[in-house]
Amino acid sequence: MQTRTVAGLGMMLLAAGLLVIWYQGQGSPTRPETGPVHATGVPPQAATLPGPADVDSFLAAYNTRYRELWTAFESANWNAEVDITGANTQARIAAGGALGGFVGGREVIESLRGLRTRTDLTELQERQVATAWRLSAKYPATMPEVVADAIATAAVLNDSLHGHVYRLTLPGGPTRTVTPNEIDGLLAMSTDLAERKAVWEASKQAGPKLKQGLADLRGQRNQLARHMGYSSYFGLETANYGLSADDMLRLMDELVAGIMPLYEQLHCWVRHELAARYGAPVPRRIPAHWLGNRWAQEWPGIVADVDMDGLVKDVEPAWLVQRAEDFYVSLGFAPLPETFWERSDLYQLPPGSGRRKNTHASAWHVDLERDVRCLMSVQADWSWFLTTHHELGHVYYYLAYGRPQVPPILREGANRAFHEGIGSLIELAAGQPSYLAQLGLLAAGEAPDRIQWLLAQALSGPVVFLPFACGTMTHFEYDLYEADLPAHQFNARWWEHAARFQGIEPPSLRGEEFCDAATKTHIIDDPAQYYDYALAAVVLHQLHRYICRELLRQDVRDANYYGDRTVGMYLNSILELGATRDGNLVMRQATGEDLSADAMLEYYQPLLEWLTRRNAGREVGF
Ligand code: X8Z
Ligand code: ZN
Repeated sequence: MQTRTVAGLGMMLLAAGLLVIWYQGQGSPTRPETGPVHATGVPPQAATLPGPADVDSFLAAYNTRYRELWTAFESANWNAEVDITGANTQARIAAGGALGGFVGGREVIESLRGLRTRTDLTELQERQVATAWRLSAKYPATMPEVVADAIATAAVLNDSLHGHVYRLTLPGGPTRTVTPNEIDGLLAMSTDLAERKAVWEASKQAGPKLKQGLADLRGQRNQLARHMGYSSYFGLETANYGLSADDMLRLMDELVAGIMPLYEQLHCWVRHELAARYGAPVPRRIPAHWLGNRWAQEWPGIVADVDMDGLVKDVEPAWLVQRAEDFYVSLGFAPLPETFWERSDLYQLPPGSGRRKNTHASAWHVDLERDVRCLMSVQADWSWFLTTHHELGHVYYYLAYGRPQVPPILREGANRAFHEGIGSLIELAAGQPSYLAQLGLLAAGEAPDRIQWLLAQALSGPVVFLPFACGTMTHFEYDLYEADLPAHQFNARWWEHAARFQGIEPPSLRGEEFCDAATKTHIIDDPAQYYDYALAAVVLHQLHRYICRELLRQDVRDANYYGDRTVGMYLNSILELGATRDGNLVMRQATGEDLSADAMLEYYQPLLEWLTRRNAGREVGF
């Protein structure tokens, strides 16, 4: 392992040499992990492959079989996510069993074991062997019962979380069912603290029923990972970046340390603003129900002069998805395949619908070629405006590398952070004032105050997000897996991290009868990978700075990518590679730099100065 340090406005970020990333996890980066398992716990016999002596024949047959089984598995997963029923869950488990039985089968493992010792492989062959090996290590035929238990537990928890019917009782009102979108809407709008508390508490309802399952699943995942020689399941996932669990934690701590001077200023300014709004004393830590997001991972709706939801409140939800596609098309990407529109599930279910679906946004690459889909619950608000651009980033990534030159096993991002970063880069681009003015969402001549705009971006972007992603989420999952955190400490530990990293506290004591961490989608279905999003924020700011400086020659804080084919070609040159190249090299070739938080911190630098002046005389810190 090689360590490099890159200076970034006073922070040192453990960087590129460590980031040899191969996304090899089961499942796409954007949809919940369910993973393969056979219903009976016994993987089916793998189809016979050619021996490894002829490497190309072996890999060709492996890739063909892999793609067939993947497609069946993803189709079953899709059905299980858009229509949560017991039968669909069983079908997903069975399809997973077939795929897992193949990739983790003895025959495949033996062949790969031999190929790993060969020194005459080409780089492309080596990368396929390495990826297939890591995939096999996740579903070893030597522990079929534990694999089966882990995946069945995950599938059941997934359904239990996403199929949960939320019930809300506002003070003095009747009890009614509410959707996650309605919960978010109430948290965005209400100025009544008693009402906000009721809504926030309702949003945590699913936690208790998930707690025991999460403890079981942690045990199963750790058992598998440790059997394969990893320190824990957390260590198995961070190994995708060539990092140990402790390395990843250090990297996250360095990122948080870099953003903390700005975060503390923002936190101070926000608690004064909100205390005035709610007519309450200024708290040291911000009560979680004061904020417009269930996990305080973003704090929308605070800047009085910048009403982001207001910009899109009168449009049709379909218009948001069309704008997102149009943005990519303007850069030179092809319109989405017809099947995207036919097969995706894009909008909220109508009231009274008997169907239950996962309402968290995801993007799918069902056949590893052109069958791409999104699962969303789009409505006309700012968050969905951004999310549509984010999800289509995944979809355009899929389409770019879904080509014959990229073997199916390598149809992944340059690394997981790249996959998350591309759509988020386009989110950033679509949120730039000059593009919004071009769309007619910002009236001509009503240019927003630049600092107020930057403030709104910081509140819905990485400044607020990093303490959650690197701090609360990553530290909780590290404790959960690496330190075997006992179940009777889950809730206390979650809130300890929220207090330490985010300066947030619950509205009232949350005992161990709750399991608030488990209400966050990724804890259940995208485990031990949340740091991907933090790294994506770093990656996207590096790409954005390069695009603005070298291609557009525009201001990083007010650039308009729309219609620029050079930007599209530049992005496509990254996307079309899939995972055929080392992620660090891709970054270096794309930007001339190693991974560094410098560009992100530079973007927000003017805000730090403004906030410091505003907070003069106030006690900063929590
Ligand atoms: O889960 C997502 C995307 C799908 S990959 C909507 N995100 C994280 C979250 O919602 O917690 C995007 C930002 C962070
Ligand atoms: Zn994503």
